[in-house]
Amino acid sequence: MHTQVGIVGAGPAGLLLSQLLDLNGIDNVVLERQTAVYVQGRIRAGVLEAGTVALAGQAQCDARMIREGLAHTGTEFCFDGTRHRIDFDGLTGKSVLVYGQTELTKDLMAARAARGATIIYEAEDVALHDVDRDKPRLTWRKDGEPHTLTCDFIAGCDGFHGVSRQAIPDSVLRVYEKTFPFAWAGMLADTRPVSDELIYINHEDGFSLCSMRSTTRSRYYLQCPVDDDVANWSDDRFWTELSRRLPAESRDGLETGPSLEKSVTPLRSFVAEPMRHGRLFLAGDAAHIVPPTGAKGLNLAASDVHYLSQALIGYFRNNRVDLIDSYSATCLHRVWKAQRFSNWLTGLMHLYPENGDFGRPPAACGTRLHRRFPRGADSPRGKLCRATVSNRGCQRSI
Ligand code: RFL
Repeated sequence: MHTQVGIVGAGPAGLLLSQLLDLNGIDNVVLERQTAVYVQGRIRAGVLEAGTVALAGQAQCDARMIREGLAHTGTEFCFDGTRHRIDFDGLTGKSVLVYGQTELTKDLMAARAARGATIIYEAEDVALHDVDRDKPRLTWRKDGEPHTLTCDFIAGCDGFHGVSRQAIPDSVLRVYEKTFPFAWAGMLADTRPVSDELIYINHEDGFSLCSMRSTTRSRYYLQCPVDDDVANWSDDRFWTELSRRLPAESRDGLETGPSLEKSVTPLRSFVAEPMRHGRLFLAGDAAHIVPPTGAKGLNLAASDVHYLSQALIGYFRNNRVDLIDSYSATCLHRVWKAQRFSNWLTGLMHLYPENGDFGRPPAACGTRLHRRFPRGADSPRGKLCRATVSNRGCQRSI
């Protein structure tokens, strides 16, 4: 069996690439380790940037997101209990669309099915061969039977834990990684969101995020210890802790209810370079992970797919190799910008446990120290207390 592009992974990156290539007359086959139901059920991202929505339009699967997605023209950041709105639309002329990754995945699956796509679910032991030769191969087992597919190119869209990245030799691959000393406890619930827009909250006991998937479905996150267990988060504990971290005026509006899903996700930054080796391309989480604070992960995956689809269309239609050659550098330029932004926002909003009271938000820091060491008390911390109270930005400069 032969195909022009063999795609490993049927997450958003793999499905979107498959659809864009097919619409441009490029034959492709997708191999996915899980079942379609499992892939659809994963609760992950929910904020689509304008470029991602435009790409969904090119892929002819944006009708439902335009109808049902919530356009957000700004977002709120809360420090010391005070909310500050960032007006995306006013500042950049752009807005974002709140639309769950699960819904996007369903739309992509429906679009692929409508065009008679070949997507092989429950493909076991997928392996990549000869990626630096003219005819790379994919092998896998399905229902115990071995299969082989030769390809002109392979797209590794199989996420952080996939196999594609491993096909790049250690002598070529450079990996940059950072793990954060905290995780996010997440909860999805069919309750009215506490606010019309997302609220990012910097609180003395840790970050929290009020997000949503629709006007009736909320998605909330709480910063928690890196080794926390989801079993520690009963619904009651989650709602109580969330309510404590909310700005005072929002607490009364918090609608609670049974959770649909809960998870604990460690935060990580990761980049693998290069994103192309021979006839293998990496796209999406297979090549990079960002902490979710900046809502960039899915949008970066879509951006990779845009550049990769353009490179492959250029090659098959016009024998162009320039876009293939520049794919890795073009993607990485954007990836590193998103990494820096996501790291900066994560640092701004979270409490770093190893920083102790030095790292607490200014007001909280002042209040806490003041409580323990009244202002002017004869102790080094008393002096710190004075400094903290008189200079609300001082925890960075002390
Ligand atoms: P995916 O979605 O991980 O899909 C990869 C697919 O490859 C399959 N696969 C294999 N198939 C065949 N053979 C193998 N050996 C395979 N190994 C893996 C997997 O089963 C899967 O179907 O990667 P993709 O397509 O690159 O998409 C990236 C996005 O999913 C990801 O960036 C975001 O979800 C990240 N992310 C978030 N991003 C945001 O922009 N905003 C968010 O709020 C947000 N929340 C999240 C997230 C990621 C999370 N993860 C990874 C745990 C919340 C969570 C919990």
